[in-house]
Amino acid sequence: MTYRNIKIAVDQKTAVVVINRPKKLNALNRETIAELGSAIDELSHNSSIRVIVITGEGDKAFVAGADIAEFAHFSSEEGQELAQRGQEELFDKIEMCPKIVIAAINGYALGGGLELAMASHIRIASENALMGLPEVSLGVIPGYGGTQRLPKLIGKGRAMELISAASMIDAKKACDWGLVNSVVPQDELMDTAIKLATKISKNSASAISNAIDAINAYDQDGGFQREIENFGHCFGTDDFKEGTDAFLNKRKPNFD
Ligand code: DAK
Repeated sequence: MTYRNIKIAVDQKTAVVVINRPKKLNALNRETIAELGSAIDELSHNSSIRVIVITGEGDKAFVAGADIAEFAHFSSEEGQELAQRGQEELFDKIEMCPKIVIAAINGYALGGGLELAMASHIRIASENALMGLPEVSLGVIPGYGGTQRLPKLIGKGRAMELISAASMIDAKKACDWGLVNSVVPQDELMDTAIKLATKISKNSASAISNAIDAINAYDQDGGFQREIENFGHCFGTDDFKEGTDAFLNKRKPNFD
């Protein structure tokens, strides 16, 4: 498929998806959201891809939010419908993706941009990154999962403060608060993300997809039951036979 607003490059078993609207600080318009959703579908079904890295073009922004010019004239109904559709078509899809999705945050991650990073499984930020959910300064609230995912990551009190004050925090504070997993110099960001992706790619893809599913259920009723079922499921896979055989025969497993 050809895309206008994103670029996809493949590095061994890692797909790097670059949001490519640098003149608008990679703001998410509807077309970009739809293209990202299609790309996640496409890469989820591509068995040669094990990990997806999402980043923004240029050195200034990951994504500076939803495209304000586009939603400025929405009615209540349009806003609600688009929030629903956007959450299903992209943000939930990323969270439920059977392959690990890493957000490489290379600058501003605001509003819908931070929501995109929070829907991803792992976040790595460059030292110059600035993050926040400034929607209330525009008279709206976060609409792509921000009010739900932010408190899970940083706690309710900090989320209340960050959202209501429309503040931005830097990468160090985001790391101290658990919003990002690690912080690296900007020129090391992509190498760090690819190195982690390569490490993840060496493990069992089927076990990882079962782990993602179970971890996503950690705060739901039935989370422990999900783990039990997924654990049992792993025993029926070729990867389990390969992993245990490799260990017992003192060799490295091959999960290709
Ligand atoms: N939308 C559209 N254009 C944007 C943008 C955005 N979010 N952010 C930046 N740009 C554009 C600027 O308008 C400018 O375009 P030109 O004027 O050159 O054509 C260009 O990118 C460069 O930006 P600046 O000139 O402003 O660059 P600075 O370095 O001076 O400032 C900044 C960088 C990130 C501080 C500033 O650009 C800024 O404050 N940006 C807006 C941040 C923001 O408020 N983001 C939106 C958060 S609200 C919805 C669901 C969810 C949402 C909405 C609706 N529905 C389901 C309907 C979510 C909303 C949000 O994300």
